Amino acid sequence: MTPAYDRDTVMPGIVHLGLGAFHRAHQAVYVDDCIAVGETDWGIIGASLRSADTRDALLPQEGLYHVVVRSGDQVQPRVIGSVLDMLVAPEDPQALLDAMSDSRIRIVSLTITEKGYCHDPATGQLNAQHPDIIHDLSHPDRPRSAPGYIVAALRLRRAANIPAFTVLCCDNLPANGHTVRSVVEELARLQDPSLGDYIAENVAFPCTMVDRIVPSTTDVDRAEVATLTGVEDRWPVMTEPFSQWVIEDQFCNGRPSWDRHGVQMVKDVAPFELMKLRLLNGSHSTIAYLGFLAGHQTVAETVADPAFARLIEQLMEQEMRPTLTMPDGVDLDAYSRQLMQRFANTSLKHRTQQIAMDGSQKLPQRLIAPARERLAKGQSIHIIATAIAGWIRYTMGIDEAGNSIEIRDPMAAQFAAITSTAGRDATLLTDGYLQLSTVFGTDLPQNATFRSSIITALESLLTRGAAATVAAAG
Ligand code: CS2
Repeated sequence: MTPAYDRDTVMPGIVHLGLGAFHRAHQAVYVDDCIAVGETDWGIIGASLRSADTRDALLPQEGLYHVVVRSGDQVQPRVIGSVLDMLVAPEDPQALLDAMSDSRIRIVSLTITEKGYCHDPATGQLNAQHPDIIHDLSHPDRPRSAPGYIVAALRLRRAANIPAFTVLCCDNLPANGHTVRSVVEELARLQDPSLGDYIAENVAFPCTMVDRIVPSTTDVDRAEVATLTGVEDRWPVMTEPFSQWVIEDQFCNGRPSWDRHGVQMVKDVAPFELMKLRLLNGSHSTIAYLGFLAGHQTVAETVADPAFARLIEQLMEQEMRPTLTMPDGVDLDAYSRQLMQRFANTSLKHRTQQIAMDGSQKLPQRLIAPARERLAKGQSIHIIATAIAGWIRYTMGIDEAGNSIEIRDPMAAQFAAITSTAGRDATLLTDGYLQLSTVFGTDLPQNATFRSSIITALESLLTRGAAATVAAAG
């Protein structure tokens, strides 16, 4: 495996927290493009905050790996060389802090999934009761959480008089830069109010919208890459041709010339973020829960079912698009049509169960916020309510054939407790779930239309099943 440049000339400029498949098929590719044309001071040190898997797989191949773009019969492998080094935070927290406080590092970027921010998804505020935050407050120099690492590294940089880095959040959170700023500042203030002030004055947290569909790599993919390239790559990443990155151009310590490689630098990311969260991710979650319940393994398989395709088109057109106001030149109609094509990409095996995980962290921005806005205007939420009911039905942990479903969600124990008392009673279940204020806030449980829409949809899912409910809903 050889990238398009001499890696010996490349210096680190970015520490990335969360070295998963998404980062490797997205930001690392844009950085690779910059390095290839001579911007050699932006190499990436990738860190995993939990597992050693990625480091263990990629270290023997010096951090090199393939990104394989798949669509129809087309398969295009490319070697990426921008990840220079890999760290595993729990093994050696100091090594990560040393990297983050190195003056050559000017950006700390993150893809740690929604739950990594230790915040309350309904309010966006730091959850000071989160076990990792409790830990980080008592061990500020040996943190566990991503916000804890950022605060500790900024404290070290302030003490050593090294300019602050930009914190670049690349997760699907609403107003992601603002959310991370508030979480990081709040944690810093709990430790040392002056550090909070320093962060407020010196650190940039641009908002971003990131988009590329990257299913988890399987052993079948590994075998295919070996046949295709003649190289044993322990962890290639498979993705689609489409890639989009929109960033607010506010960096406190420089940035690569990403704008020369297709990244859109804008003043205000908010409309793009909402467009993507509601049209792409909102549809994805709808497909994940209802599709899985109807027996579909992948996104492409789900939208190949005409009733599902109709439901998703209607969700976008009737319930999501009217909530969006876009700058001139953005054609939501074309964007939605393109999304349907991306979902239909059969050469990507994007599993409904992969998207279904962590719904408690995803639903607030994908489905619940648009529902709240529509209800305030007296508009119908029929399809969104069906999707939310799909999430409740899925997280009950039993599929339509009576087999158990492994629920991967930080709130899984709470779902199990609700289901064990509510049984299969749609009203009791809805009322139980509506008490989850980090998901629904405190307003929606009081909203009679919201409550009754969920009860009706859930009743249908429980009695008729997902396929019939979707056929009737679209
Ligand atoms: C998906 C996203 O797993 C999920 O929740 O909706 O990972 C989605 O594929 C990406 O946001 C696409 O950019």
